[in-house]
Amino acid sequence: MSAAFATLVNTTGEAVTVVAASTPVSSSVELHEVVGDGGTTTMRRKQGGFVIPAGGRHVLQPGGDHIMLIGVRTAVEPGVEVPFTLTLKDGRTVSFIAVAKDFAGANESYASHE
Ligand SMILES: [Cu+2]
Repeated sequence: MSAAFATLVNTTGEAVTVVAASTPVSSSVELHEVVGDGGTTTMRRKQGGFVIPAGGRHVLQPGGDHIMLIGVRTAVEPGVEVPFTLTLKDGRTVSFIAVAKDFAGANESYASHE
């Protein structure tokens, strides 16, 4: 399992919603959020997707919203460029390239999924 982080920037005058993501390196990709407080956090599917306000941005980062890769098919070595495609609510797609990094992880648990 792995996760992807990015800053989503919306340069349009209307809110944009990301409803799905995909990458060739993983059989299953989900949009996740991290919930909870104190010492216990858990992650779950983000209902409604990631909303990027008009002219604004939405940050995907450890401990917050992220793109979850479940069922990574091959070892992804640091430095490898991994293509992602985001599907928007209106059906359009947006692609970007992420560079793989070693990541020890924050405090959230990546172990359990519904
Ligand atoms: Cu997750």
